[in-house]
Amino acid sequence: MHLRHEIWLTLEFGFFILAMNCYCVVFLLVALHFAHGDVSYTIAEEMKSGFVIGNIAKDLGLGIATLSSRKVRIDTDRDDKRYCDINLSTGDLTVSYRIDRESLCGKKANCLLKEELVLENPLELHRISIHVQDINDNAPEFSEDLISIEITESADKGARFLLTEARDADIGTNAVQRYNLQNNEHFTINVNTDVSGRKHSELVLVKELDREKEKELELVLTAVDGGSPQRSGTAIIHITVLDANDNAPVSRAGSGSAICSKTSC
Ligand SMILES: *[C@@H]1O[C@H](CO)[C@@H](O)[C@H](O)[C@H]1NC(C)=O
Ligand SMILES: [Ca+2]
Ligand SMILES: [Ca+2]
Ligand SMILES: [Ca+2]
Ligand SMILES: [Ca+2]
Repeated sequence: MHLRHEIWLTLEFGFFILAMNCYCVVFLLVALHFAHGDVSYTIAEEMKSGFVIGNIAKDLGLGIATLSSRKVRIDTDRDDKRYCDINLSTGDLTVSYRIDRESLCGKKANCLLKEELVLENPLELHRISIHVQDINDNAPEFSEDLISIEITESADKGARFLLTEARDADIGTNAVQRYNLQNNEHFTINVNTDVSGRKHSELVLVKELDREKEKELELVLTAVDGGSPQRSGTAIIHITVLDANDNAPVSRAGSGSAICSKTSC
């Protein structure tokens, strides 16, 4: 009856009615999916298995009995790991697999884990968004324990030497915040932050080197993050002082060696 009525109307308003019907079907499907709301939680990464994220039954207004009778389950976007589970006797959403922010999101500032709660009879879906916060569980690390640099003794005060940066898998203040250099008379450290927020450190010569006094130097470089507790990593800077011809030969009487000034030899 309804269909016939529509066909009749289509003679005059065909395209209009068809369009309206399409909108209605789409609207109903959308309403079915999201009618009961989505939930969002924020937790720190690396919580123990069994940790209660929140009471999802309460947050969605579902009775405990409903959970079992409607075969509630958590579905995940990723088919490999189930990061959370629902306790049928309490309605608690709990951690069931290690949530490691670094492996999930790398250097992304926002780390979102998307899950879905599914109920049957009738089918009902709720989106669960879990915002994973970073904790300071990684120390800064240099790619090499020993940084070798050759510097000529004729290098001027103020000369700069770029150092390899330390990496820290955490983000924000939990990543590398500064570098410290072992106290010494020849060098200080200078740290520049580029537009992307990465910190580059360089050695700055503050007192000239003299190979005749010191052929090599070893200094401890420490990278420190801003987490709590704070973590750090170290590398040794090994500096080889290269010779410059800065000493006039001393002529000994009768040796026969040529006497010349160092710049003209
Ligand atoms: C569900 O929670 C109750 C109460 O906290 C607990 O005794 C029970 O072991 C939990 N069940 C599962 C499967 O974790
Ligand atoms: Ca981690
Ligand atoms: Ca971390
Ligand atoms: Ca860190
Ligand atoms: Ca020399």
